[in-house]
Amino acid sequence: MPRALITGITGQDGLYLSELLLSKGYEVFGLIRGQANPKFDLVRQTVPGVTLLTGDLTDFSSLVRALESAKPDEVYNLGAISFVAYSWENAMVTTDVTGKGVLNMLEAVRLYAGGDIRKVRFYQASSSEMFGKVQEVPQRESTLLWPRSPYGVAKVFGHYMTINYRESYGMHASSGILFNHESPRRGPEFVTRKVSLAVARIAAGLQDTITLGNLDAKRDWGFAGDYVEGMWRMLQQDEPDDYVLSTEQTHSIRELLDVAFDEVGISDWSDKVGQDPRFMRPAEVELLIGDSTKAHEKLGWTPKVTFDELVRMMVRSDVEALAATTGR
Ligand code: G4F
Repeated sequence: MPRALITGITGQDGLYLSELLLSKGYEVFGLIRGQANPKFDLVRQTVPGVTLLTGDLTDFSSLVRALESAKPDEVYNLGAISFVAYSWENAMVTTDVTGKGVLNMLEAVRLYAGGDIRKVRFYQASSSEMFGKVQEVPQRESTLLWPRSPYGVAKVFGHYMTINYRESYGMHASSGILFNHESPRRGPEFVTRKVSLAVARIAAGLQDTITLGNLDAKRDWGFAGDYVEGMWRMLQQDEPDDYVLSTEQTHSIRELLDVAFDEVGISDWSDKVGQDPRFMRPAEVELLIGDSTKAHEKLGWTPKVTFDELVRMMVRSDVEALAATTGR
């Protein structure tokens, strides 16, 4: 039975990846942070087959202990402070967790593997935020990185450190450059879920409007459940490498609003959406669209859920959850 250790187990990707690996017969361990973390129960209920280990990406010794307990064949490093807007206000802790945390995990894996460096395969969750002020359209593995936020800079550090461990020590370390991926499990601070939750409440008559930031930014949005399949495929390759996972389509926040409101029968949302500078970023990533040719050709990976299906799935899920709790 193969064994996997996942950091960032409480996030949407950690949960979908756990389900995928459990369905493939893996023994799955998840690293969870902090004392009495309120997300313990969420993970236990959603993926009861996962064994939880406590640890923190900023605490090297806790990572070594987790590796010694889990004895993994594969490590998926999904843990990060992942909310871009937060990273300007908390640049140092973002750097410690999202950047240096990757180095801690790589080094812990290197020491744990000892003389058998290929004993453990390593996946790093890199991000399309690394492309930032994009230098090429669409963005691919070879596109020059130009991050626009402390989060993006920290992800670039983790990305290059992963490549460096591969090249320096021969580690089976792969980096997945994932474009935005969403689901009904997405945190409410991200724009897709913020919209789906608000649209459900507006349709139920529980609120009148939603306040957002920049409506013109464009993102390449896919379904998180499709993307975890790509992560797993990367670690099944004989040789480690870097791969872009994306849908190769881009849509603005306005288009997101079009589909989300349409799902509840509202065709004109102009009086329901406000804008506030509070939600604007000091430096915006204006356009992301990925080229996943390499992942199609080498991994045989293609996303299944379209943008339209994704947004409708998220709105429907929030409408149903609201109806179950409020009866509206
Ligand atoms: O949903 P977002 O906060 O996601 P963002 O910044 O693109 O980052 C996400 O995807 C990355 C992959 O490229 C991940 F690495 C990262 O961890 C995270 O998962 O914002 C999307 C866009 C931005 O352009 C933002 O300015 O939506 C715009 N936006 C407009 N109004 C808003 C809002 N974003 C948020 N969160 N809230 C708003 O009110």
